[in-house]
Amino acid sequence: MSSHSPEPRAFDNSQTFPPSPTTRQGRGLSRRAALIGLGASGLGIWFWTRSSGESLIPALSGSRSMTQPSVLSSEDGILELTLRAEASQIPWRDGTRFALTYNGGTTGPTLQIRPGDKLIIHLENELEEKTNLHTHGLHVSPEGNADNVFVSIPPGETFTYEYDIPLSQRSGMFWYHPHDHGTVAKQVAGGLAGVILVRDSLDDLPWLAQSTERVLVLSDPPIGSDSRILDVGGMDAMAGRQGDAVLVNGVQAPTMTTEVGKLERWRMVNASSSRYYRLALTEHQLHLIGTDGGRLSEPRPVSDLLLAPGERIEFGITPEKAGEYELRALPYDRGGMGMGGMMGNRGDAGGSTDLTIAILSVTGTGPAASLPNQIDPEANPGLLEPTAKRVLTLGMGMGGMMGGGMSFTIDGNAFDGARTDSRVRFETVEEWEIVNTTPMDHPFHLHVWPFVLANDVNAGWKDTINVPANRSVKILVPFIGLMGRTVYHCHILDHEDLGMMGTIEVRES
Ligand SMILES: [Cu+2]
Repeated sequence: MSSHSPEPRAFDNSQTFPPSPTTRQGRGLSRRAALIGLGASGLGIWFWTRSSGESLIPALSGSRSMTQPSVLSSEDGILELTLRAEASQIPWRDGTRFALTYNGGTTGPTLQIRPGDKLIIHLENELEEKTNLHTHGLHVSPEGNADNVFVSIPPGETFTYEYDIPLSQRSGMFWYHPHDHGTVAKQVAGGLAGVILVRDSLDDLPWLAQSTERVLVLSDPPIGSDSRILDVGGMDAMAGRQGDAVLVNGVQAPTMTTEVGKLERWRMVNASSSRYYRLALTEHQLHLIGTDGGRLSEPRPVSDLLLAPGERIEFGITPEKAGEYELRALPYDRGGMGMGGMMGNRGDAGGSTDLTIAILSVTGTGPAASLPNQIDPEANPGLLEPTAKRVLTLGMGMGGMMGGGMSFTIDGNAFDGARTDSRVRFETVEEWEIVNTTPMDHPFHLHVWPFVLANDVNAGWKDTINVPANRSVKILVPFIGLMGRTVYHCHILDHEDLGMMGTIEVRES
C-alpha cells in the first residue's frame, strides 16, 4: 500500500527484478527527458524516457457539476438491453467532439445486477470496423456467447451476449469495453466503456446504503472533430497512447458537492487506454474500502493510490470541514520510450499526469462521518496453498510491426489466438510470478478468475495488477467455479493490440 513514498504504487507488491540501478535512476528522472542506455536489459538499444511536458487541454474556469452515467437495473433476475456502438458527435465545451459511444452517451449506461441474475446484451455494431464486448472482472463463462473475447462482430451486425451471473459473484464494480484484438486501444480511447455494479446484501448495510455513492469513470480521450483522432503512430502505440484531456464521466474537472458529516463513497475505474492516475485528495486521507473484485474486510487508510488502466477502487471519504478540495492525479512515471513525445506527437507515454481530476466542495459544520471497522467479513481468501507455480515474462523485442518496430510479448510470443499458452487444471490454486523485463510499467489483467497478491493476500481481490518496470509481482489464483479458454494481457491496450496477450485454458484434466 503506498503512502507518500518515493516509488508510489498501488500495493507494495513487487520484488526487484533484477536489481537495476541504471533503470531505477532513469525512473527517478521524473521531470525531464533523459537518455538512458539499457544495454543490460539485453535489448541493446536506447530508449528515451520522459515524464512530463505533454500538453493536456486545461479545464475551463467555472464549475461544472459531476454527472452520473444513466443506470439500468435488473428486474426479477434479468437485465436485458441493447448497446449500440457507433461514432457520434457529443457535447464538448461550446461545440461538439468526435467520440465512439454506447447508446450515444459519453459513458455507456451503468448496469446494475445481482448474483444469480441473467444479463442479456444485444450488441449492435454500427462502427466501421469489427468490435465485441468484454465484461471486465465478472466471474462468468468465457465461452459461447458469454464473455468470449474470441467473438468478432462485423460492422452492421448484432450479436447477443448472455451472461449467467453466478451466486458466488462478489458485490463490486466491474466494467465493459471492446476486446477485439487489434482495435481495442482505439475503441476504448474513443469512448467505448461502461460500468457494471454487482450488488448483494452487503450493499444493503445501512452505512453503505446511506452514504453518497458516486461512479467515477476516468478517461482521457483524444479531442477532435473526426475519426482521424483515433489513428496514432507506431511510437505512440508502443508507448501507449494518451489523450488530450482527462475526464470524469465525460466532464473535465467536475465538482461534487457534499456536507460535513456525510460519507462520500467513490467507485472509480481507470477506463483510459494507457494513462495512469496516482490519486490523492487535498487535506484528506482516503479510505480504501474496495478493489477490483469487491470490498475489503476492513478499510485501509491511504494518502494516495495508483490506479492503472483497467483497475477499480472504492474510496470512503469523510470530510471534516467546509472547503474546496481537489481530487488530484499526482506525478507518477510509468516509464516509457518517449520518442513520440520528443517529436511532438500526440499521446506519448511515460508521462506523469499531474492535474486536478475533480473538485469536492464541502459545506456545513459538525462531526465528520465515520467508517465501520469491518466491511466485508468474507473478503479475505483464507489459506491458499498453490499446487503449481508459473512464471510469465512480459517483454519487448525487435521485429514486430512488419519488422519496423517492437513486438510486445509474453514469454517471447506475440498473441496468437489459435495457440494455447497456459493450461491449468480446474479447481487448483496457482502461484503466478509476472516478470516485467521492460523499462515500462505494464498492468497485467487475467480474465474470469480473480486473484490476490501473494505477499498481501488480504489486500483485496484483483483482476488487474500493475507490474512496475523491471520488477515482478506474485499473485495467487484460485481456478475455481468456471472452466474455459480465455486470455491474460497487458491493459495498456495498445500493448495488448501489439501482442502482449496470451491464452489460458482451464479444464478438469
Ligand atoms: Cu503494457
